[in-house]
Amino acid sequence: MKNSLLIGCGIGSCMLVSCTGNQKKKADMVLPQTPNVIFIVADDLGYGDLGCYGATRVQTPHVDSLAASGIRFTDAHAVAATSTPSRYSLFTGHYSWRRNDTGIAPGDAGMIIRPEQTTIADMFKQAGYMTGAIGKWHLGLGDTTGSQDWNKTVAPGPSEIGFDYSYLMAATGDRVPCVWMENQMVANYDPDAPIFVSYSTPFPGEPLGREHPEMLTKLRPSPNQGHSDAIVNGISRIGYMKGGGKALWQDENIADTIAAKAVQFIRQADKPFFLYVGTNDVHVPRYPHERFRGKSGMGYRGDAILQFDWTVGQIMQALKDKGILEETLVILTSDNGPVLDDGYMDQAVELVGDHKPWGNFRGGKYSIFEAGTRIPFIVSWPTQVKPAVSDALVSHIDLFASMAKLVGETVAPDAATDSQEHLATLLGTDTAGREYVIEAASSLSITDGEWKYISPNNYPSYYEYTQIESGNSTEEQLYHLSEDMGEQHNVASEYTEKVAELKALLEQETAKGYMLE
Ligand code: NG6
Ligand code: CA
Repeated sequence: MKNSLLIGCGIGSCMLVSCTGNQKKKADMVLPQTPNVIFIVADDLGYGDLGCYGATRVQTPHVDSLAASGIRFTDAHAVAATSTPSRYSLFTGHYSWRRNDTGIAPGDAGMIIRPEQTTIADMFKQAGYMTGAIGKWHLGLGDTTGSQDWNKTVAPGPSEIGFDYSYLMAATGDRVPCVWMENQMVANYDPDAPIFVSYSTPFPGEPLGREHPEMLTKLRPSPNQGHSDAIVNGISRIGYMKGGGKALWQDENIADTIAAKAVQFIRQADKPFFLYVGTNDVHVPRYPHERFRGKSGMGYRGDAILQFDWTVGQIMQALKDKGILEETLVILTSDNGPVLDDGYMDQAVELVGDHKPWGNFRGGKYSIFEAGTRIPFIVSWPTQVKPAVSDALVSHIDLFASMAKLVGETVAPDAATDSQEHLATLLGTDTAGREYVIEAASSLSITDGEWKYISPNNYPSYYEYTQIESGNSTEEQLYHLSEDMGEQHNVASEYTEKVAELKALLEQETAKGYMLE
């Protein structure tokens, strides 16, 4: 493994710098080829939820200082407006909508990324990195749905797709099993309380949220939004579960656990590492630690943002303490856009006031409008990245190929087939970005940064329970994003050529495979 890569004209490509004028000096810079790389992926954190993206009612000093020392992107996109397809694409560099089995996964889903598929973790491992995955997974574990024995090692799992170490929640905070999986075995396993999970049949004698509201001491589900099955830790969930005993997580400690495991991984790393940290914040059920509960004035959702910021602070402090901050590339982002009521009565709607989780965009989580996938995206690497705000069009889909370029790996022809290499844009030596970005919710959209086309479909235009405008319409939609970022004026009938152009680009892509559920 090489230790450094000389970036410059005549050595490899002139990828990171141009060869002209005052760029000449930079052309001789020596770029370490093996920085540590950390992806911090928040859950359901909106474009407008952070101070550095304009939030004023909630303070996020740790994230803001990361942004101030790095590049804050204003036009960055997750591939999809929900977690499973978004994370699938981030890890594989393959569009989730090319498959029909990448929708929101239940807690007993089998592995969606199969061991044969090359992931970004495989790529880092190939480059000699130590790799870890901590926090939210939501990509399935085990061979097939429902076949897991949660009392044994569950395989395949992260170790079969390139992760040396994992400490994960199988799916989401609101889905059983409510236990941590450490290297694919239940952490703190309690032999007196064997674990059984079902997504179809309740276990006799196990109380359910819908029958025992008096047992819901921490959070109650919103009416008609499910989340009323197994009760764990005073909160009812989606799915049935029996057992767990002392292995069951306490929701108020989830962020502490994730931060502690991330810090431990960083401390113990004895070679360059790639660490994925998926926080549970700010997904439901939101029940932050008492250090944060009641502190934002916006209810538990705001408190969870404070807790997310604290988590980021813990990770950055661990890097400082170890003296490796300078040689660590941190990418902070979110899996999809924001939602207020996503199934629990936590007063997110009542207390949001003038805070705008979606920034100035329309829609939110689940939506094909911008707020569904336009997410915070910050890149920090103190020795290599100069502070900037970048309006370049970037997407999670390109992290695979771009990170491969960074560490000097070639991407095999059958791997990450949708991922483009945009390292220079990500490191701020270029502002070109992508020519276009494809976003997925119930349908697909395509944007070149200036214009956005949304393909027609028959799904509802409004999601009542979450109170989100989905962006679905039976009509073709075209928005002039550069002048109408709020997607208020559908100008498809006025700019038919633009519609045809973007549609053709989209069709070129879907022709290579399209199986959106
Ligand atoms: C939805 C859940 C929602 C959340 C989401 C997944 C209902 C009514 N709603 O189906 O609460 O869990 O799935 O969110 O069940 S994600 O961010 O992990 O994709
Ligand atoms: Ca999410």
